[in-house]
Amino acid sequence: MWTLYGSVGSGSAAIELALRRCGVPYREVRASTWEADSARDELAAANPLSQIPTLVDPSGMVMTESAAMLIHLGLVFPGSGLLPADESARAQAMRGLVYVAANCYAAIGVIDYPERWLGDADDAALQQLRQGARSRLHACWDVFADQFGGALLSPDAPRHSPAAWPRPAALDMLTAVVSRWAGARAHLAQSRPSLAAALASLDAHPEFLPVFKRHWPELFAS
Ligand SMILES: N[C@@H](CCC(=O)N[C@@H](CS)C(=O)NCC(=O)O)C(=O)O
Repeated sequence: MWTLYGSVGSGSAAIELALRRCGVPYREVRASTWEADSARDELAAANPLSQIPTLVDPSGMVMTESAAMLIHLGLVFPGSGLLPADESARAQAMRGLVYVAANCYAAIGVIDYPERWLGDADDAALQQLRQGARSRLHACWDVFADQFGGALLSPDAPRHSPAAWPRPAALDMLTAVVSRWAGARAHLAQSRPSLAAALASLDAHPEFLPVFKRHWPELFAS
């Protein structure tokens, strides 16, 4: 049994998608630094940064870092299709996963917790850092669109039956989740409409929709 520490609306959604794809039994433990009534002590014991997602495998091995988890699952379950079988395509998929984690996910941390970088700076300085990180995040998504957009599932994927959809891969999973935050989707709709369309199409994918409905019910109400 795998254990996934996570919470609604968080990056644990990407790992949930991957675990479901691998078809392995797992339990979810609701834990986050912002939920006082969650399993925060258990999470902190597993991950000194207390961040989610945190994944524990059946042997008790702890994994932090979403990109590493997705690559690990893709390698351990090669039939899952999380990583491309072709060597070059796999290398580019791993590059894309690390790109999203290092550039986009990391910027979200600055936007959410600017005081971790500026200490006891005043509100104006914190706000300035937040704004700068948001601009940088949006620029990083533009570069992602140009460098990796073509590797995502096509927006014109067939929709007539769930079985006819191609399977999204790990890069689709992390991108669809991390792009939900800090106005990235709205920015891309203006700057890189084809990536915005691909992401909207992924949201509707039969593997993604039930998970996203649970994590972001307000966005998938109808
Ligand atoms: N580098 C980590 C970042 C994880 C992360 O920032 N998770 C957020 C939730 S989406 C978190 O737990 N934030 C709470 C905190 O940092 O206190 C990864 O790629 O998984």
